[in-house]
Amino acid sequence: MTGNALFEPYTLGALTLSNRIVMAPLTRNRAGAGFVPGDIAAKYYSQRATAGLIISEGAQISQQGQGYQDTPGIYTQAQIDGWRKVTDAVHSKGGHIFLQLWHVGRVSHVDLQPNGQAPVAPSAIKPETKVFVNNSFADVSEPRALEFDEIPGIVADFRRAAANAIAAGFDGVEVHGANGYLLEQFAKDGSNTRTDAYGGSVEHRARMILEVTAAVAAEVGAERTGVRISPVNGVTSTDPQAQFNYIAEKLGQMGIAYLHVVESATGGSQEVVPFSYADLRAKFGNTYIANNGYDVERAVSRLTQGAADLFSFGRPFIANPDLVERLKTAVPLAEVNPATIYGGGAEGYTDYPSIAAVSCA
Ligand code: 8OZ
Repeated sequence: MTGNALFEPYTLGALTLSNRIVMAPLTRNRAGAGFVPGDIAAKYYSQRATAGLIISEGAQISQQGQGYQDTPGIYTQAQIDGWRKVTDAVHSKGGHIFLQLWHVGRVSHVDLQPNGQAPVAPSAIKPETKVFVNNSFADVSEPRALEFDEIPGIVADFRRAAANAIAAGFDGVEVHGANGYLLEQFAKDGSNTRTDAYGGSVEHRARMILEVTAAVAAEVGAERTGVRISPVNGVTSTDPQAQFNYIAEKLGQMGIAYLHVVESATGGSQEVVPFSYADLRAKFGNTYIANNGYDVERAVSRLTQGAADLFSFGRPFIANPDLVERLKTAVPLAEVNPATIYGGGAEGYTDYPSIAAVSCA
């Protein structure tokens, strides 16, 4: 596999990525008190710095934006200081890292919300899903619909969080518009029954993600702004192609750095749901990051076809800190221990060895 374009540099805005392999955002629930990423997070990310680009785990933009215990935030000075150790550690190894900006919307629990309030959503529709809170899985709490005049405050929270990310030394930010969280809840009609300017038509349901992205791009620069979407994952939608073609086209017009697409359903077959990612890519027109169950053969084949520019890998990066080297040299991948993905300490986080360590043992 050596010598193919997957392992050659790629220009993303002002950055030169050393290869086309991206570490996808991965929630690991190991933040410390005050939802501050600890020294252990700096070690974890720096171990993975040979990725062309790292996208951090989701960081909530506010307390209201949190849906799981021990996820890190990006809204306090202590959190900025914690993340600074992460970015310094990654940069000192020659890597690049974006922060993922996250608001969970209705996927939360009153015990995580300010003053035990209801989680917020476009509409008061409770999803059939669970969150990890109080050290176990619990049904999400009944959400309440956001008032029209609350929406600018959330856009402002995203904008401030983006500024905080740059203050913490990140190379850019990714707006989390995927996997059933707030911005996707607005975009899809399975979770949005509003009758104001934020609900109804394709254009109205796109308004929230577009306003948030425009605010973030105005704050940190379009070339340092990416967006992640999952047209057929997360919330159900009756018109995903029309909805996300429209969003992709508008995001393309903003000149943002990349569109990061969860293709098909997470963990599911790539073929089940009909959707044209080629259309989406054409509408967007800039760097397209493909995600979901890729292996090196599929990535090479899609790259050769011109179907994507970069490829993100999630779970394989958990147990393979040197994933790029392993893919390049066709070394078998280590398996993830599912018991240590979410929460805990160093075990299953920073103790997966690189090949060099394995071969010296
Ligand atoms: C797994 C567990 C908790 C959160 C996502 C942020 O799916 C997540 C997530 C994944 O985007």
